[in-house]
Amino acid sequence: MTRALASTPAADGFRMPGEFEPHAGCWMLWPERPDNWRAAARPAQLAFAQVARSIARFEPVTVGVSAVNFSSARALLAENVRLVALAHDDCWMRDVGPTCVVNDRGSVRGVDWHFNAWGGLDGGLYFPWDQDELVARKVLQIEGLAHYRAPIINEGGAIHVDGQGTALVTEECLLNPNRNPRLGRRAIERRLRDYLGVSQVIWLGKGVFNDETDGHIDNLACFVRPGVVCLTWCDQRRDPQYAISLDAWERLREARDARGRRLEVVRLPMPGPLRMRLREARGLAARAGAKVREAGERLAASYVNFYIANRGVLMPLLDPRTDSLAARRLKRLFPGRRVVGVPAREILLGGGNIHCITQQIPAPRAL
Ligand code: KQY
Repeated sequence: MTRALASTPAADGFRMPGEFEPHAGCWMLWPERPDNWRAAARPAQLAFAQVARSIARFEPVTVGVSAVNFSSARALLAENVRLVALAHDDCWMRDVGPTCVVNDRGSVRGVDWHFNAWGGLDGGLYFPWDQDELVARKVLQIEGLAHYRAPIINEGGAIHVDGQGTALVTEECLLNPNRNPRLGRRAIERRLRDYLGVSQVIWLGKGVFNDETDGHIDNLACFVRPGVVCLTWCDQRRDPQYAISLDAWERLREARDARGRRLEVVRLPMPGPLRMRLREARGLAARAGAKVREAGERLAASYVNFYIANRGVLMPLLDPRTDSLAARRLKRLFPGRRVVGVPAREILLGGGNIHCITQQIPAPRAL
């Protein structure tokens, strides 16, 4: 492995670009573990393959797979999707992959966060996670990008940025004692400033109800472009999501971004509520050291968990009662991009969605 750079992205003039800025490509991992993916992960693999194929219409896609599953993954993935052997514990590339930063001179570098499977031995989702911990550095090495090792436990799904100095995060996740018990709010903000190149951090409260990541921002709200945020919304006052979304709405309406602008906040309807079905739970092979999933559990379903590709947006299809309304809103929000829906219940059953299983590599700015 190459040695991490000794400075920080901010000190070197780098910043994390918004997801809506141009990409060089997208990375994913292959779902394999039978304790998280029902029916030996086959239905999830079909869904991941469809996500990969759809993104590949807009930008190059690489998927990392365990050596033992290389041939079966190759058979399911489209030919224009690059497949590389890459050991991993589960397949959440957003969280275990690198967060890339760019400068104005056309360079791209990667940030490698410390990862503890969303909480380590205090509510984390599986043990061990040593292979996941190596994924970001391996991706950066394959891409030929230098890396920083950030002194903080963090996940890519726990941060969104506008590329102009503003980060969006939740207290539920970043202040959770199971991530960085020795770091308070200000110390965490300092790390985000240093490693994302931001100057303003907007804190929302809780993430989507029952989100096992401890409330990742990428399931609740994201930047559509600088100054515009979309937020998962629930109209049912008796639903636990109602108060969470209302609180986020109020904080966003009060906030100013790094350039002093007020934010426009657009609501995306919440699907469901959706729950795990008996036959879905029965298809899992429970194993010690991994989260047990049960029939009837509320799923943290959200249309905000979409991926912005070059000229495209990949949105999860989750509920026929709300899919078309969400798609119409996204089309209005992204006029220059094609909105493509992918059936995503099988991804949701594993605890995340399309944004969580993807990680963009930004395109270097033209010199
Ligand atoms: O929200 C994400 N970025 C990842 C979801 C991970 C769920 C683990 N089962």
